[in-house]
Amino acid sequence: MTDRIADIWGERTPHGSGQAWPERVDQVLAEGLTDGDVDRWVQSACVLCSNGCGCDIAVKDGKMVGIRGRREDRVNRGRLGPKGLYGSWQGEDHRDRLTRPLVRVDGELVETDWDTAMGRIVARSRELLASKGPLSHGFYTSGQLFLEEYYALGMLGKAGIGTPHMDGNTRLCTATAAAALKESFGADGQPGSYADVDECSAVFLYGHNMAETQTVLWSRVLDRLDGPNPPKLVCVDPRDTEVARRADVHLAVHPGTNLALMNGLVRELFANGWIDEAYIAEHTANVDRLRSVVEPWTPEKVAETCGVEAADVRRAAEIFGTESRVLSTVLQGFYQSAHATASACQVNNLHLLRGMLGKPGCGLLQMNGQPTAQNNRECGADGDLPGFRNWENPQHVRDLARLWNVDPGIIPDWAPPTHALQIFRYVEQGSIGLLWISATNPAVSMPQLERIRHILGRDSLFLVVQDIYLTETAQYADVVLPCAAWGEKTGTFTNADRTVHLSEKAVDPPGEARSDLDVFLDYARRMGFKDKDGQPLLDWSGPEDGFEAWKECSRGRPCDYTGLSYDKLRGSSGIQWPCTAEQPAGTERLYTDARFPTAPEYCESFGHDILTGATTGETQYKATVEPGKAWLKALDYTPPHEEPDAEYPLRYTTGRTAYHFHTRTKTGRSRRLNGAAPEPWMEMSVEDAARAGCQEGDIARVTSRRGSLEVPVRVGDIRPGTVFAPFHYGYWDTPDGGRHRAANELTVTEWDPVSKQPLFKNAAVRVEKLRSGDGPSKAPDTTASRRATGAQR
Ligand SMILES: Nc1nc2c(c(=O)[nH]1)N[C@H]1C(S)=C(S)[C@@H](COP(=O)(O)OP(=O)(O)OC[C@H]3O[C@@H](n4cnc5c(=O)[nH]c(N)nc54)[C@H](O)[C@@H]3O)O[C@H]1N2
Ligand SMILES: Nc1nc2c(c(=O)[nH]1)N[C@H]1C(S)=C(S)[C@@H](COP(=O)(O)OP(=O)(O)OC[C@H]3O[C@@H](n4cnc5c(=O)[nH]c(N)nc54)[C@H](O)[C@@H]3O)O[C@H]1N2
Ligand code: SF4
Ligand SMILES: [Mo]
Repeated sequence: MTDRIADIWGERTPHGSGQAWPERVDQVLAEGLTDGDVDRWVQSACVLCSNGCGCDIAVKDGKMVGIRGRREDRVNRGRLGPKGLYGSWQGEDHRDRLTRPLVRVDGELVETDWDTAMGRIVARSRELLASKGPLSHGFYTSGQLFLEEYYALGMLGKAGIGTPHMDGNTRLCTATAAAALKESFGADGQPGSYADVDECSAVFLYGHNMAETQTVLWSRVLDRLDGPNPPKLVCVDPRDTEVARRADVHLAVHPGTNLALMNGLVRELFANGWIDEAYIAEHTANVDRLRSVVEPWTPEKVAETCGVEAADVRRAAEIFGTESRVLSTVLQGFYQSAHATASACQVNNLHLLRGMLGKPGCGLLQMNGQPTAQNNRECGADGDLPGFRNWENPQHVRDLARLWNVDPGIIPDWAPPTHALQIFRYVEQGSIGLLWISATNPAVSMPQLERIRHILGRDSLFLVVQDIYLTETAQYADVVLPCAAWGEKTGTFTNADRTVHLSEKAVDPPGEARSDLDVFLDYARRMGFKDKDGQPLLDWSGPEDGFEAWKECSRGRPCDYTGLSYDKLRGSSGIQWPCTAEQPAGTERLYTDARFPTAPEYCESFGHDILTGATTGETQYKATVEPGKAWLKALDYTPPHEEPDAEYPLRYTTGRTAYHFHTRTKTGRSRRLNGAAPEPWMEMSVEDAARAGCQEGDIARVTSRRGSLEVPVRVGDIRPGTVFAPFHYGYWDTPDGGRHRAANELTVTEWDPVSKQPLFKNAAVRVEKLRSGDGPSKAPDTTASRRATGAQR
């Protein structure tokens, strides 16, 4: 019997360097059922993180009754983690699904039919287009829909309405991954492969708590660590995560100081000659500038700025500099922290300086978080142009217009695509009158929630929310559209190592719920969006048509899907793009030939000044680029804007626990997952807790310049001076509305200048004890949040 609550990573199946990762199949079925009771198994992949584990859904009497990992899948070889096993398929716990559209009548949301709901949206849309034009429309979507759905949304926004105001919550998630890849290599796309875990001699995790956020990938790392010739492990994280506990070197930096550390690591490579001069000369540009920017960052200076030991900086650099095959993974501790793009680019630089790209074990994963974030970036519902096209390149815009058979003039390329926080700002100012939110819950996940609530509640806003539950955000809607969830619709998606999976419909959606694709196609039809010949802009009859259309859009671009089809994906073990007629089995690693997509006519971006975020522009780019070479981007470190002071003496950072996914709409409804982490908490070190007079389980108030929350204290192994809160808990189960308790009450409205990703991981706070608790907090003891050794109670 699989139990991934107590035993998150499961039994070890150790493997040595270069050996294939052994299989281990994880499965759960609804209580009382056995394999013989299952009518059929339907192929899919898990949508509860970017790992994208292949799975089969068990179906009995038209209901999902369980799940099992796919033994043959290249990603997980049969394994599933806690969320995949208990949070994905909808059991008895998910009874409150939205089943009918809702519209607001006299202030209340009341049930209605689809015609009425869509009719209201279309009427408002038409009225706004006639009176104010396309800039009156904003779309805020997700990293959790399917590829076909993003492509439909991207097309209707860009070629139907013609608004630049479209983004995804991918902006909060992996905008920096995309930005760093574009800045260094010219286009998005992860160079590495998960197989690099099996081949590497060292692993570096930068701000990535993989043990809790890609639990199955961490099992793969654990199997190497416990096998023959294990890789060295380096962890950059202010908390004592499971990753940190297994690390050879743990750099517990102060939140917000990543760039200082990275500049120091790069400097050590230069200083010790741990660089590949030939590779640098042939395949990179800008090395002299990089060398001079990092020059002041001696290990001693890094130690002082980051609050770590100089000797540890040296040891980490030596591992990177001398091991033969290093795998790096980067995630939110970098992307949502200060100098996000610049810090992530320094990881790219480490790999470039050693020529460690495109070779087995030398993986670079600017990780994704959400299961389908990659597809949104590819399909352009997120502020990119579809197919990794460059919005500053008129030829790319004309290509799209030709593909869609529309006038290029309608595609909004006259301004940078509007990023998510700017879209909300336009709503606040009143210039956006219709905001359409799909598959994201900004009333919990955006920074500075007091402000977000105010924006969502504006009278002048017509708000459409498309979800599977009546979320905190949906409570503000004028129209709520009930959607089909995973397992109730068919589509494809792509994980963090470019592996494409097909997820087939296993059961019917509840009530009148429809797939997001059907909703977007219906809106396009009702709006009468047409191409140049008067034919419908989107005439797809279903997801497979969408996939075929997308293949054409991707042709010749870095994310080329033309060698894939639904039939080929059926029964497959997952296939990595680019997949073409020449590369029919897909592509394990990018840049094996060290040729980068930086040529001006091909690149996805002309790049930015990474200090200010100003775009480089076509003219300057053409004048300086050396086509085919990667850029070594460099930026000096300056302290983050909101640093601790006398009034707010602690650094506040936020993140995740293994048992919940985001705002908990799925995991909070799973009895087992919710039982493992039922309530919010806040982690403090033994020293800081003592200073605040707090013991384990006491109720404290955490206050920033933007708000406060009252939560139980977990005295844990976090670096002194820093407090951490999980961001999962909204106010869904406290309908009195009076006691907001989300981590984002405290976070700041500020973003990285290049990627525009918000800084969820840097703020200054103070903590006061309110009252004694009646026992320990309910924070998990199986993860980074476990009680400190030696903590009271
Ligand atoms: N269980 C679970 N898994 C998930 C998700 C989930 O909600 N729950 N969500 C998925 C998604 S969308 C994403 S984006 C990923 C995110 O996956 P991760 O990035 O691994 O998760 P986080 O907990 O947000 O942040 C990682 C670590 O950053 C550290 N950190 C905070 N501030 C700093 C800093 O300034 N510098 C450094 N170096 N580290 C810092 C935190 O202590 C934390 O341990 O997880 C995915 N997987
Ligand atoms: N403080 C702080 N804030 C953060 C972060 C952090 O680390 N700290 N991390 C940020 C990151 S990385 C992310 S990714 C965001 C996540 O933030 P959100 O996107 O707001 O989180 P979710 O709870 O995943 O919201 C997804 C919504 O889509 C719905 N849904 C699920 N499947 C479907 C579907 O098929 N169709 C439709 N229509 N709806 C569906 C769910 O019910 C849910 O309401 O949060 C960000 N906010
Ligand atoms: S690691 Fe991610 S994709 Fe795999 S089972 Fe867990 S949540 Fe799902
Ligand atoms: Mo994310």
